[in-house]
Amino acid sequence: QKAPVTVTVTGAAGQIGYALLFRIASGQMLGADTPVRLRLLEIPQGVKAAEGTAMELDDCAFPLLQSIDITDDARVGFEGANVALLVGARPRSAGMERGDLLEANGGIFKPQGEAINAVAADDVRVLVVGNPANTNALIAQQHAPDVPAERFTAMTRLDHNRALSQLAQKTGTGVSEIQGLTIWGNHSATQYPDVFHATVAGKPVTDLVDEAWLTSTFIPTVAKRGAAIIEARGASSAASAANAAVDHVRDWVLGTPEGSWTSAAIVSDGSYGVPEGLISSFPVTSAGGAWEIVQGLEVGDFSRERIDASVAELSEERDAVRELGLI
Ligand code: NAX
Repeated sequence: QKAPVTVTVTGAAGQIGYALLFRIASGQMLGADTPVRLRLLEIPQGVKAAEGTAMELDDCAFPLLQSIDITDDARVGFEGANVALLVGARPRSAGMERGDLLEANGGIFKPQGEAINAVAADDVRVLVVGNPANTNALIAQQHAPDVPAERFTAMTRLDHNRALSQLAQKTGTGVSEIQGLTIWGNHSATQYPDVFHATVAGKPVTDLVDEAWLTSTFIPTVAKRGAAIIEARGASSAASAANAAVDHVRDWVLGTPEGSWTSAAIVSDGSYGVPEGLISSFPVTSAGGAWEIVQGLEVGDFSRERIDASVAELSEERDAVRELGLI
């Protein structure tokens, strides 16, 4: 067995937390040879429900689960964290403007970034799930100056998986036949699912689908899938979001399979014209515990326009949180 890994989950009492913790504790995220120590961070009102979830985790008798600590204090919650999953966030309530939303979340992600900076393990890897995920990740990252910036990421893996599934259904294949799909930009309605480098069973996707399907069906279906789930289920995506978080961290820590890439929002190094420092989704591979942006992909006009629009939204969000003094 390997050394135990400390995993902090915020928003542990929420619906994603409930779908996520059992997967982590069972070994599906870090591997069947890696013991896990869970630290659950909630707000005071969420602590009792988190204790209930911890009772159920106990009752699973997971051989890999070494301990569970529950707290409403970020300095305790992130103590020694090797992996931090920032799921808890402030949702948009009726009548809330975007500025109010960014400000409310700044109140969460600034102190959490500071706490990660102060008490997390040196190798801490952070995945922000709570929305607006990219900008929340940016806020946390900016308040953790001692942590390498590339350790802060935001989740677009659910969008990636949604795109895989839509494309598999359209082409009558399995998701494992599809390679080379990318989500670019923000985890929001402006995200751009790009199939121009994708293949299905080795055939270019562009030979199999037409542009009308891309613009009128595929792109909007992927971008609006969250709303469609709420409409159908009466609640937002939870198990699929938890699954995507497991996929993201597993690939980050254990590496992406040879010859394939996935999507993750990581700190831009200026690649593909995305301003340096923004946390934007890219085509990425992972090796040795570090993400790398897939380089050299040709970006045509169709893609350029859409990547630029989503990246512009990220720049606006960054400017807005700057004006609010959050970064
Ligand atoms: P829930 O409302 O069920 O749970 C959120 C939990 O976070 C609650 O238990 C709450 O008490 C806790 N919380 C709030 N502030 C906290 C803080 N400062 N510290 C610790 N815990 C805190 O939401 P859920 O459905 O679990 O969704 C969580 C977040 O994921 C939301 O922001 C949601 O928008 C976002 N999502 C992101 C996705 C992505 O692909 N990036 C997809 C799924 C999901 O919509």
